[in-house]
Amino acid sequence: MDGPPTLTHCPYCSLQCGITLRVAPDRVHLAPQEDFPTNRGGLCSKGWNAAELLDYPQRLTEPLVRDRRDAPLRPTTWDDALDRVTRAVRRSQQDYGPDGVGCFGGGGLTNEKAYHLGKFARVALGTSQIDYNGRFCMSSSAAATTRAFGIDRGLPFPLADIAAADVVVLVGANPADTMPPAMQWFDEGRSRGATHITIDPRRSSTARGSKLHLQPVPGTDLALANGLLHLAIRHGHIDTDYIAERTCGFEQVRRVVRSYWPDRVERITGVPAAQLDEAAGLLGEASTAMVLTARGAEQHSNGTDTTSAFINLALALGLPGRPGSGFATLTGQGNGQGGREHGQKADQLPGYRRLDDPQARAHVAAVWGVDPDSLPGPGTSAYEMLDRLGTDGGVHTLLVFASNVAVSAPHASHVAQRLAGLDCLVVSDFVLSETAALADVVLPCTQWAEEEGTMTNLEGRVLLRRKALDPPPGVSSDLQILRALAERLGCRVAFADRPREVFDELRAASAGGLADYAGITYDRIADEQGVFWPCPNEEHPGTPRLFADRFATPDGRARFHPVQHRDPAEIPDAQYPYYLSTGRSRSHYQSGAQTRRVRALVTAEPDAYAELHPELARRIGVGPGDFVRLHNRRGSAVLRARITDDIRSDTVFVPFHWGGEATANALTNPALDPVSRMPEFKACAVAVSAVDARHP
Ligand SMILES: Nc1nc2c(c(=O)[nH]1)N[C@H]1C(S)=C(S)[C@@H](COP(=O)(O)OP(=O)(O)OC[C@H]3O[C@@H](n4cnc5c(=O)[nH]c(N)nc54)[C@H](O)[C@@H]3O)O[C@H]1N2
Ligand SMILES: Nc1nc2c(c(=O)[nH]1)N[C@H]1C(S)=C(S)[C@@H](COP(=O)(O)OP(=O)(O)OC[C@H]3O[C@@H](n4cnc5c(=O)[nH]c(N)nc54)[C@H](O)[C@@H]3O)O[C@H]1N2
Ligand code: SF4
Ligand SMILES: [Mo]
Repeated sequence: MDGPPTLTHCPYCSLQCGITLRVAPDRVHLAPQEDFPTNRGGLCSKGWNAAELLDYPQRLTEPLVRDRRDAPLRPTTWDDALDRVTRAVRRSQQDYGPDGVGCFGGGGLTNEKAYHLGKFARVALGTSQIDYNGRFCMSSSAAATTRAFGIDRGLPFPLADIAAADVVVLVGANPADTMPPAMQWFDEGRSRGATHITIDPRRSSTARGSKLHLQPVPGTDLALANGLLHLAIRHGHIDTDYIAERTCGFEQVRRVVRSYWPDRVERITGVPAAQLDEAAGLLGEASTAMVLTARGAEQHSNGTDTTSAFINLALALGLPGRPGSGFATLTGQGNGQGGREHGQKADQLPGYRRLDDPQARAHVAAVWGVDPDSLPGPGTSAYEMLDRLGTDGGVHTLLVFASNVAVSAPHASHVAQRLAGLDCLVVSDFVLSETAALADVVLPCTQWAEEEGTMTNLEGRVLLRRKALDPPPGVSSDLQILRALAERLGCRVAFADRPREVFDELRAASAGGLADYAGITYDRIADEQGVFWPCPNEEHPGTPRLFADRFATPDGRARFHPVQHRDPAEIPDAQYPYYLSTGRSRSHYQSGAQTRRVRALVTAEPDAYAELHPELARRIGVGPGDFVRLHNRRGSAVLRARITDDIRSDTVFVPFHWGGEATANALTNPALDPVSRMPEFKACAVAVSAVDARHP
């Protein structure tokens, strides 16, 4: 007999579509919530099929260990598995000091888990070595918005506001594939007559629905933004009152963009000057406009500066803080927003506090009941931590929660080598991901529908993940795992494992911080369809819109930041003549650890592929569906050719959802942005050749 429906959210992306789950004896029935404000009854195919993994036959239900590096994984008891982790931690601490142990988290973790992972690292392990996959995701925008606005909230307004903008510019963002239900807000705008401009080296699904598509060379968006600002100034489209009253630093930016003439920008970006002019005109003359960026703008060694260039443009036009206008970044993972607020980032304490700020340390140490001086300082960023695993000064025992770095980190062969050099790799997951398959200890954890917790969506709206069914026997939640390990390690600080209790502690730890959750409760979230942070007390309504009167800087003004174009760290040459860019397809999610195990999604998109322009395909003698080999200085990958004139003829695009021979990250360049430490996933150089069909 059917049980009552549970209101919860899709486990995948940052849209966190509202769904209902009804548990029947034979299966779990999933349907969209018709009235949830982000998806209003919509779901993408990943969401529709999200319940399938709950009873996936190869679901992990017992801890796994291996007795030697070359021995296979075998099942064991929880006691044995946790004892092994404890012994490995102690040994690495003895041999290498506290920083010999590290944690790697994920933006899919609930706020409670992300908060506890940060506390576990600093208090139970005493290590500075903790970072997470969000470093690969939105860190460039986080850095740029923090330096401009004093705060990093992906959308500083509700998603629905997008419908009110007359012009929307999407920079390296493909929500038509990456957040399909969000398109209803874009469509609503378009049906009112709004104009959309997409900037993408591919004619993506989103570009296809836009009035104007600018198709730059990968990694040249900064020059494009400076060129648009140059034209806005030339044509008198800038908002001088707004600039005078609400910002500082414009003069330096004006000086820098003076040399970004349209023909120079055309030479750098490949975008015809006439198109640049058209885009600048549409944007400058609009009465309401939004500039939205995503990973295509950010995942570059100049991603922070590129985001700053688009913020400069938005500020000069007077957009941020005005109704129906603004600058925003589309966050990616389910809890990509909350996951970067509560302390799993190397330099951070809960509430978006800084680990190097004495007041922040004192506040959080008081909540945790420890001496502020006992807290370690800032650690190293995600790729830098992976790069040093098993080496002098690096981590020797690594605990991974909610990331499949063997597939999703750049320069995959190097990362695999480093993982193999660890004394002990511990992975908590519910499937045997490529990373879990390399581990010495695998801890089977609960899935989204089997647990409670909060998730903060792309709008900064804190949501409730509700429990719909019991986990299979033998499975623990990440919170239970952290508690058990802290106890075994003799940590005197308590680690609650009930999400509500952890959330109450998080509220206290975040109180007074930028991301203040003090006034948010599970009951309020349930009653109000989510609560927007900051929300400093229970009487406070929450903050759907930021920046109406002031920015979160000390003087309330936003900051311009002058930035100059520079090339990607690696550009095509005679040996590796094409750009490679990477990203997503509609049916798969991230490293594919989950979606490659869902039948309907595998049927929809069975194979890894590379998008090539017909000219390039002809040059190398490849037809549709043939296999191609991509190779460069770091590695190679074999993929099925998808021939399409939607892509620039100098660029190849590969989704990163597959492992093995088809790992896009075998090729990507781990050049890091100097500010955000984000790797350059979206531009490197490759050679492309046909694979002999008889000897693939
Ligand atoms: N189906 C699906 N949806 C997802 C995810 C998924 O894995 N699958 N992941 C979620 C997560 S974590 C994230 S971060 C978001 C990401 O969401 P998006 O940022 O929308 O996704 P991407 O495909 O990584 O990149 C967007 C676009 O950038 C373009 N691009 C590549 N290089 C450049 C460049 O140099 N300049 C410009 N302007 N554009 C460039 C690509 O062609 C691509 O169309 O999606 C979320 N939603
Ligand atoms: N080439 C290239 N590489 C990229 C990108 C790109 O555009 N191009 N994008 C980057 C971006 S934006 C991102 S966000 C990363 C994402 O890449 P990953 O960090 O690898 O993300 P997922 O594939 O979602 O891996 C999450 C893993 O954790 C497990 N999991 C899910 N929920 C939980 C939980 O609550 N607890 C635990 N313990 N495990 C859980 C899942 O089963 C899965 O194995 O990839 C980055 N890598
Ligand atoms: S758009 Fe994102 S949250 Fe919504 S159903 Fe798809 S994956 Fe889930
Ligand atoms: Mo992401």
